Amino acid sequence: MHPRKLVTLDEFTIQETRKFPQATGELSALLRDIGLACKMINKQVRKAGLVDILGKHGATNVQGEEQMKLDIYANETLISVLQNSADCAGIASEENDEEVCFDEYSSHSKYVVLFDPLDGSSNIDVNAPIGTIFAIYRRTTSLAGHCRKEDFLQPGNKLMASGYVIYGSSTMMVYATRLGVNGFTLEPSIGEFCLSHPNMKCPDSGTIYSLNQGNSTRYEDGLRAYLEHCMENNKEENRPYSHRYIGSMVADMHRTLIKGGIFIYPSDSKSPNGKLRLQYECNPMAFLIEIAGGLASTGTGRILDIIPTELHQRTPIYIGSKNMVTKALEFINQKEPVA
Ligand code: AHM
Ligand code: MG
Repeated sequence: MHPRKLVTLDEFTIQETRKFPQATGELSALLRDIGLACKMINKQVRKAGLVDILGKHGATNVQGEEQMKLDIYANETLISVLQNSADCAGIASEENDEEVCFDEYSSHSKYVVLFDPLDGSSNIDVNAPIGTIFAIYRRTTSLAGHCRKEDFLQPGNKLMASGYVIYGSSTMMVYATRLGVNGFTLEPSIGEFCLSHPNMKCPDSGTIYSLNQGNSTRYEDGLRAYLEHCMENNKEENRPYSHRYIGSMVADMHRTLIKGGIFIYPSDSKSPNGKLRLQYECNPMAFLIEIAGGLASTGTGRILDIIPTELHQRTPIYIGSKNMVTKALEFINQKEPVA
């Protein structure tokens, strides 16, 4: 075979499937479908600044097409691509109140997909990175019928795959299976995601902490003490750490995965369960970061072990480099000051 450097997402997922003789290739196909939907979303995201020229939400453009808000477009695109896929029995989205179980020929397939179609969408106006987050579970209900709510209420430790697409200075898909975490950069000239970050690992330690520090008067004492620790001078331990917070979980997590660090969206006196959604944001990121060697906790337990009771439930999250998350948990779970 003629040697070449580029390995596309499709080629990579097929190679991975070949490692398991019993694999049917359905998960690979599903990842490729998600990649396709995200390429369509990417195309619209790249035009975001032109919305005043091309028409606003609800307006009709010169081709007679109705313009949609990007998050609505992203949601509808993912749903329609997955509905036309032979490998997805149904979806749940942060944008929909209830799960959607497909009626058509894919209704008997064994996977369901949960997603946040466009996370961090408040960043669109300022041209900062945004992303799509996804989670893939194998159904627990009989394949003879349609999928049901319980297929979507599985703990993160049952995930088959999860990942995100970041629409940043370049567009990348990063996904995890139990085999590892791999990153693919969209090569615009051929319109394909190509393997650019094989076997990604989250460094055990880092020098960046990331949370909305503007809310700190509402945080518990232990977390405030941890923030003091991050800001303290300690040359041997590379402190003070740098504070970075984009306010787009995908972007903050992408940096955390590559450079190490800790990302926190905690509970506070106003929001006892934090802000971020377990099924669409926290579980997929927790699965990916754990496969990459990091940790993800609610503050009191592993994110991936939470048994969900409702589709849109929220959870506090401490996630990232394992040494930093462990240290943060020592602070928040101890009444006495930590050395
Ligand atoms: P969204 O799903 O409505 O976009 O909200 C989720 C976003 C995350 O991307 C980000 O980490 C967080 O909200 C930022 O929230 P805050 O502005 O409260 O710091
Ligand atoms: Mg979101």
